[in-house]
Amino acid sequence: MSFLFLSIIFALPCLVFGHGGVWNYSIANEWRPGFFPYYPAEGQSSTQRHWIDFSPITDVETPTLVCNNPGSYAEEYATVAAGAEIAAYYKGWPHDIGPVIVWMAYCGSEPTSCSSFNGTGRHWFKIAQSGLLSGTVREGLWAQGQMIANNYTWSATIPETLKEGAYLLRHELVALHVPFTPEFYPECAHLYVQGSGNGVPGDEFLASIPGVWKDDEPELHLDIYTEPTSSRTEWAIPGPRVWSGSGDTE
Ligand SMILES: *[C@@H]1O[C@H](CO)[C@@H](O)[C@H](O)[C@H]1NC(C)=O
Ligand SMILES: *[C@@H]1O[C@H](CO)[C@@H](O)[C@H](O)[C@H]1NC(C)=O
Ligand SMILES: *[C@@H]1O[C@H](CO)[C@@H](O)[C@H](O)[C@H]1NC(C)=O
Ligand SMILES: [Cu+2]
Repeated sequence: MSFLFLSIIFALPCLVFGHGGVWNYSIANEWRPGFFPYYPAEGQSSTQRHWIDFSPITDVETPTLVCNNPGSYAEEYATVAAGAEIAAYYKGWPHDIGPVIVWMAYCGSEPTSCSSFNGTGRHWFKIAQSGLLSGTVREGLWAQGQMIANNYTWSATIPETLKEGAYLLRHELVALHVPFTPEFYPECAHLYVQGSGNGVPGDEFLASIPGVWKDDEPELHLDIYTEPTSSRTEWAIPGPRVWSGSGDTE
């Protein structure tokens, strides 16, 4: 069998199950509905920015990379203490090869500042990321496989020293199962973070979205089915380092 044929076989579940995204958030142990894609926005009220369907984004320069398509503002905010845990539920997520990355962006000091902030630009810092956890690129355990094994749930912690204010929370899955065609799956939520910290990520932690992913990034544009890539045991997550909140204050 040719590698192309194999690649097509492995790419198939993508078409059959129609991909996915974040359905719900557990914010400080309380479940909150996401936006329900495929349904009209009328009658919905969510903490999540609106997205139209489960399709991946493959254009690294499109504005929809920020908070999906159309990414229009959420009606609600989740008020949460800095240091709290947030879990995202990816009901039925079908892909197990690729990283999970959790980003935030400061909208402003008002509790509803995200309602006038579209997120495009150099505002984004990572609060968590996880890539290849063990084994090889082709056969090993990736963060997305781990997320599936953990009942389709991924947890991350808001840095405890993060300055109070309104923030976008952006979960991103990058699926790597289609050769040389990384698929990006971003969804955003509106948060109002409360706390007494004054932590602000330094410039070296910030990335532009769109802009952070490049079409010539070798860790994203790879073919997991062929050597030497398939038996590699290291895979580096592109973009800035994670901001943990400690020691990086303004
Ligand atoms: C999860 O989100 C979906 C989609 O918006 C919604 O229908 C469902 O009620 C939510 N479940 C919980 C527990 O929030
Ligand atoms: C945000 O606004 C800027 C300026 O109007 C625009 O260029 C950009 O495409 C917008 N981004 C989104 C995600 O709508
Ligand atoms: C998986 O998580 C979802 C969302 O919280 C929940 O509704 C479901 O009961 C969980 N399933 C199991 C087997 O724990
Ligand atoms: Cu898919």
